[in-house]
Amino acid sequence: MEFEDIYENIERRDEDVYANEDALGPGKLSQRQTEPKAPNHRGSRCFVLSSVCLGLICVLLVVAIIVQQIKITAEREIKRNYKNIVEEFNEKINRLQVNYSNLIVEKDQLQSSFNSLNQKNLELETSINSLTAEKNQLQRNYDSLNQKKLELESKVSSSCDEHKKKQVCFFISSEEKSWSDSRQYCRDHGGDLVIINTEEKQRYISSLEKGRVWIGLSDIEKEGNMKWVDNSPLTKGFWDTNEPNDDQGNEDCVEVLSSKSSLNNWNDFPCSEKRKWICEN
Ligand SMILES: [Ca+2]
Ligand SMILES: [Ca+2]
Repeated sequence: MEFEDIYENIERRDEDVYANEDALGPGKLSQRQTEPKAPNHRGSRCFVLSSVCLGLICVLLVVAIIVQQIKITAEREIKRNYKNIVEEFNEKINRLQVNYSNLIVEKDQLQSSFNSLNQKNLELETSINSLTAEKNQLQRNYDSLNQKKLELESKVSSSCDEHKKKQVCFFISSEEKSWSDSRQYCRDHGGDLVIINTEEKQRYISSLEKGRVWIGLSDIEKEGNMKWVDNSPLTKGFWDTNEPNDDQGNEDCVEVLSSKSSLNNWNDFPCSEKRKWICEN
């Protein structure tokens, strides 16, 4: 439609030109009639067509250039994005590599610490075993020394004295038993509970022990009839004040209260009570 309009405009303009020439007069008419009309009209059309085609080509070129430019821009953008992604990926890879290296170092350190602790554990176990063996040995030594101590105490507690040109030994126990068990101990060791039949001996026995000890005197067989373990009767007693009192009718064995006056320290007491004792050999 546009090309047709253009041709019509051109033809119309040519007609206007001719009309103007007609208006100029016959001189001018002879000149127009002498010029060839058809070739000029075709050349103008070719020129217009060429111009239009050239314009179209230019437009197409511009469009092609724009499309190419857009394509290049898009490719650059894609490349830039790709480059950024690759750089970011590489950066993450590097960080992971660093973290992995750090973890390897930490793992080696932990392994080293574990080995060290394991070694210390073994050393401690060895020390514990050694100390346990040493403790057991010390316990055995202690038991042995304690046994020796008891034996030495027994020897120390034994005291011998010249009595009527006869050496008499006294044993003072470190443990406590009933009167009957105490007497049995003395008899098992070749003696008996001590018999005190002189003031001198009373003083001596009182000086040996400051506690409460059984002596070989009782009225077990007959209440009120005090007799020594050798069945000899009591001739002289060294009783505490108000003793013997046979308290509650249950006091038949005699103890020495060494903390009291050396000549007034006997007391009758229940035979089942436990006291230290003095043997005489
Ligand atoms: Ca009595
Ligand atoms: Ca009494």
